[in-house]
Amino acid sequence: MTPPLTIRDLRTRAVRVPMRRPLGTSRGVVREAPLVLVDLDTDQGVTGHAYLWAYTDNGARALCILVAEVLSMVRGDQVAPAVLHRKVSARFTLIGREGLPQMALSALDVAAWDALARAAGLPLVRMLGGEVRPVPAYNSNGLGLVGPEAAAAEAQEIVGEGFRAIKLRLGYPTLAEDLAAVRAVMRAVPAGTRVLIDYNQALSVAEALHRGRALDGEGVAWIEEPVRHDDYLGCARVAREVATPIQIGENFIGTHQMAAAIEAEASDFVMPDLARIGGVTGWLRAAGLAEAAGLEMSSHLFPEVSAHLLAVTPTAHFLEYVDWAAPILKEPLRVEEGMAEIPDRPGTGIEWNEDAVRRYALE
Ligand code: SMN
Ligand code: MG
Repeated sequence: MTPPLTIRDLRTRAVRVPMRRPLGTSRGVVREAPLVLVDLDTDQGVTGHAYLWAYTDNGARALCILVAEVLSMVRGDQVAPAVLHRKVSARFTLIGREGLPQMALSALDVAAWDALARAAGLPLVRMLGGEVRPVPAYNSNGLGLVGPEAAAAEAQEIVGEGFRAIKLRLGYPTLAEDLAAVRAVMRAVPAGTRVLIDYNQALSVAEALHRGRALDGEGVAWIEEPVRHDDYLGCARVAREVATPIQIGENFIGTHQMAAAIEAEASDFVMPDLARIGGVTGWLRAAGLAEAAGLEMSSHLFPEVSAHLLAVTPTAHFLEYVDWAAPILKEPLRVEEGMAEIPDRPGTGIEWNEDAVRRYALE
């Protein structure tokens, strides 16, 4: 039997990576991706990798400090994700787990699972009881609030790259502008292309009801975060009264928030974020909640790890594909004909491109 792995170090590096297509949301535009790369070194010589999407440069710096804090809690411990999860959660309780502490915990968890899978010589999906297989993905790069003509042209380009599902950001000042953007994109893409829309919490409940009903005739596949993400009753009202499925979940911090949202019938679909739900360990628990409630579950960001996880998620729906980490990866995730290909290598398949990491280092 192989002896347990033990934690020697948890190293972080912050980078700022240029984005091929900027993220343009109703809450602001992001043109470069600030990421924190995390390496978990073990005394046995195996290293596990994870990365975090830090939203801002100082978010990245703050996450590096919090990951160092996590290391002080777990140095010398076994690489046992469920045990580490409980320990770090407990230790973060007094400062409050919501926000960056939960992301630091998730990075530890993902890197720990990666190390275990590498040590076992198995792709993460097989370590979790699944098989290496393609996973349906939608494009989430670009398609910001750029106006109907530019959005239609970009949608055409993206579909030309092989996607059959795309996400368009909405939340223009008026419903008429939202409708114009949706209609222009729908006209520009082949029939059968699924178009998802994301408001990033831009609307009041009354406005979401108004715009949601108007969008019901347009054939969009889901309406994401129409209102404040933690207004579960407001979300539920919109979900009840709008026929198009309502999608939320990227802001669930841990499975307890997700359970509360499900209890409130806040949405028709769920899409946890790996770093906010609690890493691989959090995701597996979330998948159980979604299955029990009969809710389709998609992912948010981190497609390289989420592809493995969706392949073992009973109600798996769509992988959100973003290429934002691709420039610093040795072998970026491949998507062919709208299907993401889980790499058949030990662990998650994440390896850093060290030249690129140096080039994009955040000072
Ligand atoms: C989103 C929000 C924040 C960062 C990246 C992406 C967006 C999405 O809401 O769902 O892709
Ligand atoms: Mg979103």
